[in-house]
Amino acid sequence: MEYIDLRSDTVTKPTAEMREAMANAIVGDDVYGDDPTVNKLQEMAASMLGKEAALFVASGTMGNLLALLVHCQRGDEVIVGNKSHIYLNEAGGMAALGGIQACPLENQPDGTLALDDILVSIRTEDVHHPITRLICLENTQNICGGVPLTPAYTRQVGDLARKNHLRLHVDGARIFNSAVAQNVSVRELVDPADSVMFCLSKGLASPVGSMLVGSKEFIARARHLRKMVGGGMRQVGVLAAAGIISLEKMIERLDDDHARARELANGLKQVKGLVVDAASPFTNMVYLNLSEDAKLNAAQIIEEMEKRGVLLDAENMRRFRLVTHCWVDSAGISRVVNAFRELLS
Ligand code: TLP
Repeated sequence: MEYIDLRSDTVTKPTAEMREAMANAIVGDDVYGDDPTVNKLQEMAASMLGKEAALFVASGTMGNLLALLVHCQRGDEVIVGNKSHIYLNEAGGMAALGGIQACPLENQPDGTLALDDILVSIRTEDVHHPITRLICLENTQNICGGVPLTPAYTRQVGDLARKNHLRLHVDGARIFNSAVAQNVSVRELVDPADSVMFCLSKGLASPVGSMLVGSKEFIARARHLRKMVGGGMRQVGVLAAAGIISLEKMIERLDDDHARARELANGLKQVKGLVVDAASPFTNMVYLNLSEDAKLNAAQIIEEMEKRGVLLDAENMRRFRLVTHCWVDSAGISRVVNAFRELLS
């Protein structure tokens, strides 16, 4: 059976063009800096984001970890959202591997951290206190609905950071979804950030890989730390070749994923037993709850939908996140809506 997989956009398989580019990639030993395909991808990423340099890393988690390790010393504190991937879903890497302490602030429903909350959480100089070193934003903010943060808000946080001698890192796993949804350039969106991580392996459909971007000095340090955590890869141009296609061919079409998400939300709003979040979707994620009178719980729905060829992931027993991507078309969306209707009516 051909499954419609809405668990995440991480499930995207490489396109035919990517597979061909991977097979034909010119490669070298990237630890020596000798892989021309990796070098090309890094130059492209840096120039698209308007930063000096970029580094190809194995995953978004690795990219975020390296950024934290470069910006912070052991015992330093990082201001992060309490619903951020860095805080919730990176296996405590900052604490375990960096000795870095999180200062979690409440993510507002629009994905932002309130500027006043940030200001009051910056530590004063005191022998008792850790040193606040970094602010992290997530754009799009996944758990708040895949909501994009605006250039204006990011600028405000950047200004606040600079005034207080802090650095700003953006977890931009889905930064291109954010830029496309707001019709702004990605450069403008990340201009206030000292460093940005973005993923090739999500909506951009590469099989593996993320990019870390920042100043030359920052990336040189990150390259050293990447080696330390075992991420110095060798003929990795075979993967970078797919990443180049992601940047050349897969960005503009993210609008289609957002349109599919709107179709999905509109369809599911008509299904009894489901309550789609009022503002959902902002980009490629539809968040919804089961209503009080729904006949099945999330685990039962996942099992039944799988029998109908639809793969789902639940946030908890009553809440789902459905993610659209390039392997889901309008016909697939209709199949999903019909399957839900059949199951819950
Ligand atoms: N997110 C995955 C899961 O880990 C939850 C998903 O399905 O959404 N930042 C953000 C905002 C992310 O959503 C993710 C992955 C990452 C970082 C980490 O990327 P990877 O999986 O490449 O380590």
